[in-house]
Amino acid sequence: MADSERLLKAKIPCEETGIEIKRSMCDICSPSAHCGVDVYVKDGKIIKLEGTKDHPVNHGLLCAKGQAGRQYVYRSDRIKTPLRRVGARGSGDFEPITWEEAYQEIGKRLLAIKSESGPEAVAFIAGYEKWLRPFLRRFAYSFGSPNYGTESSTCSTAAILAWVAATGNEKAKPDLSGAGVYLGFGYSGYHSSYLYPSAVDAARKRGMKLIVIDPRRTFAAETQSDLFLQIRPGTDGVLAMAMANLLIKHGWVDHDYIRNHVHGFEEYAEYVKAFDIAAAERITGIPAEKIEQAVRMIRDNAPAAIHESAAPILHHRNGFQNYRAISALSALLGTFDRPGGQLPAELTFVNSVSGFRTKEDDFTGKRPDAEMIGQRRFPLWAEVTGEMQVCDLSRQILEKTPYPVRAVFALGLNYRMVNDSQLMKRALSELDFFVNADLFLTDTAKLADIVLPACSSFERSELKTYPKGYVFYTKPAIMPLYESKPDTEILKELADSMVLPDELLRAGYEDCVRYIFSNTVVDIDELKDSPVPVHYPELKPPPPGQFQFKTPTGKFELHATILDKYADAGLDPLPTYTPSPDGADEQEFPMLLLSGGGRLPFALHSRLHDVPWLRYCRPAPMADISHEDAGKLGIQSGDEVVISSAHGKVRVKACPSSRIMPGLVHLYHDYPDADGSSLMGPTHNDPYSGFPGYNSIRCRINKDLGGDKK
Ligand SMILES: Nc1nc2c(c(=O)[nH]1)N[C@H]1C(S)=C(S)[C@@H](COP(=O)(O)OP(=O)(O)OC[C@H]3O[C@@H](n4cnc5c(=O)[nH]c(N)nc54)[C@H](O)[C@@H]3O)O[C@H]1N2
Ligand SMILES: Nc1nc2c(c(=O)[nH]1)N[C@H]1C(S)=C(S)[C@@H](COP(=O)(O)OP(=O)(O)OC[C@H]3O[C@@H](n4cnc5c(=O)[nH]c(N)nc54)[C@H](O)[C@@H]3O)O[C@H]1N2
Ligand SMILES: [Mo]
Repeated sequence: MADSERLLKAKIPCEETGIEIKRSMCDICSPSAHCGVDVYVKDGKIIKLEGTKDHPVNHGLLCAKGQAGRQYVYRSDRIKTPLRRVGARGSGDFEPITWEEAYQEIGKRLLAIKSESGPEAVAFIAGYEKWLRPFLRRFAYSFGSPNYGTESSTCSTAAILAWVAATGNEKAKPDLSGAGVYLGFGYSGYHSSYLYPSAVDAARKRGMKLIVIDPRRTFAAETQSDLFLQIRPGTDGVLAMAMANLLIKHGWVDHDYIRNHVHGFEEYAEYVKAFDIAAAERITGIPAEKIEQAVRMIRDNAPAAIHESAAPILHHRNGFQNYRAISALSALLGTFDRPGGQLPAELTFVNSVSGFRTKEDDFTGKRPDAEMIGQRRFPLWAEVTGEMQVCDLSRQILEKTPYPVRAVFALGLNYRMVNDSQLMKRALSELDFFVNADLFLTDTAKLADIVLPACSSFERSELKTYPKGYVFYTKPAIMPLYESKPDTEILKELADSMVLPDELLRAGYEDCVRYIFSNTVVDIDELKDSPVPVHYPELKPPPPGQFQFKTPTGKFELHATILDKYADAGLDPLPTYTPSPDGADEQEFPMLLLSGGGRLPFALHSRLHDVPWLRYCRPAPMADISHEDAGKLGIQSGDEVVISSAHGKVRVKACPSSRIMPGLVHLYHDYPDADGSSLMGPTHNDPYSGFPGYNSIRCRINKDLGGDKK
């Protein structure tokens, strides 16, 4: 083999091979990660990806999902041009049109609906992508609609609601650097956030104890925990209240802190008396002595920090209240705003918590004064977020109350994201006009009237903030594939075409971010010149101990004043416990389904199921069940089984496992052929947050004998 061929085969970047390394970012998973990536490019094509060594977040690492980024970008179902639907909704029959035609048609239809039915008849929705959100929100408000909503109607924001109820502030982060014990409610970082376990390990090396609380015996439970509490899903509030009860009974709480900074202590102390360890054992499944052991571990290893869960604790019909009961421990132990406890934080930019504030809220502007979708059903959600609750969209489209919603303009919407996904599919199909922008021609895109091709993070420029004062402005590593465009450019050009009265939005992405960061030391020109994130050491949060509670009482509210006015809506100011599963018959549906809770390291919602390297790791949708249940039901590994709920059924393969608690089934979500979200009814939501109860669905599982034999 000639030298040049060998160099090419080894993908060596040099003049001879014509291979260049471009610096970019993987945006496949949550905004807390978004690892730096070295993109090897030859002739305008990505030929290899590697983690960037001098990136402050991943330091050269890249997970399985990121490694498969090349196959993601080049998926064969990438949308090549704007499309207009010519066949029935869902048929996938489209004709290619030009961008100009697409903008003209979208503008005409949206403005017509606005003049006939009011601007609120158009809803603007973002899926999992975060980077485009302030721009879409501003677009919605410039158009005149209050109905801006996102995937965060199902993720993470219920925790914001809980922290606002308790402290008036939107976030609080565990301080791993000083914690003596870490309460890992739903902590399973190896699969959902691969960089986090090493931070936990570093803390463990200096003596921090780890309690893992999970229905599944995860790798983290097995290899990192000092104590593992295997809990029934959706009962974490009870465990937290039993802990509170014991701490109070033994006087192991911080009385000074409570006196000075906590509101509602007496009332809460009275309430948690009902949750002694025997009651807690009955409800949570955790042996009483283990709960006592955990409480002694908390006493002996102060301060305690609490794992911040965006999903599994919140994905229950009682998720908000369970989350509050867990965070109440930081008030009782006096660890809120103290080193080694929970440190108040705020959102910096596009859902990243980076320790400083930008003008993002100011940029997105004032919401038009009209009722939002979901506001009546989920009033707390509406008050705190100022966003529509996407989980109420299908109901409102179909029932037309309190007013009709006739059009949806979406960037990356996936109808399987919400409970009762089939209802969402039906509702989107009944719209007068539906636009969806995506990289891929998904089942949701197939329902749209106009489909727009968006591009990936490797094909665009994007500003990103990280913790500890790092700010990154990426450059495209390759040109956008086919005719695709960055979402923000789509919004700018559509705003131009519609002559939206919004000069800044129409000035484009860069001018907008210059405005958003104009209150900070961030120098956009410096960022644009740098291939890696720039460090601004002055961008850091205030030290612990300075926080002023923004609640009406000026304290950490165990009795949340914000909830007092919602008593008629059945919302309780104390973090009270109600069971999460729906009312389905327990005899008929004796098991509980976790639909998604417990991420797979090689899947991310809907977007990676069609990526060959990743799909190869688990080719078929699988139901993990315990060996005990498998034995009882005569099910063996690889058998076809049916999971049924009161609302539907899916066929999958069985995967008996020693990791899962008897009585539970685990199925990862978003498989078109086995959609866990279709197993929940239209009201399987938390009344406080609107979040679907993905992880407490009553079900049964049967061997598939051709029909669904009981
Ligand atoms: N590989 C991968 N990574 C991801 C994602 C992905 O899809 N794939 N999704 C990203 C997103 S959007 C999110 S929100 C995060 C979520 O990330 P995490 O918050 O870590 O959530 P999960 O991994 O779903 O669940 C963590 C653990 O909680 C357990 N669990 C489930 N229900 C309960 C419960 O009721 N109580 C307790 N104590 N534990 C419970 C599960 O068994 C699991 O082991 O992950 C992000 N990272
Ligand atoms: N059953 C069940 N359902 C769940 C969950 C669960 O645990 N179980 N988890 C919930 C949680 S925590 C979350 S965060 C949500 C995830 O919510 P989803 O929004 O469903 O997440 P994805 O499927 O990753 O992304 C949605 C779409 O965005 C497209 N996309 C990717 N990048 C871009 C881009 O740059 N621009 C545009 N326009 N589109 C893009 C993808 O191709 C995909 O079709 O799902 C929720 N739904
Ligand atoms: Mo999420």
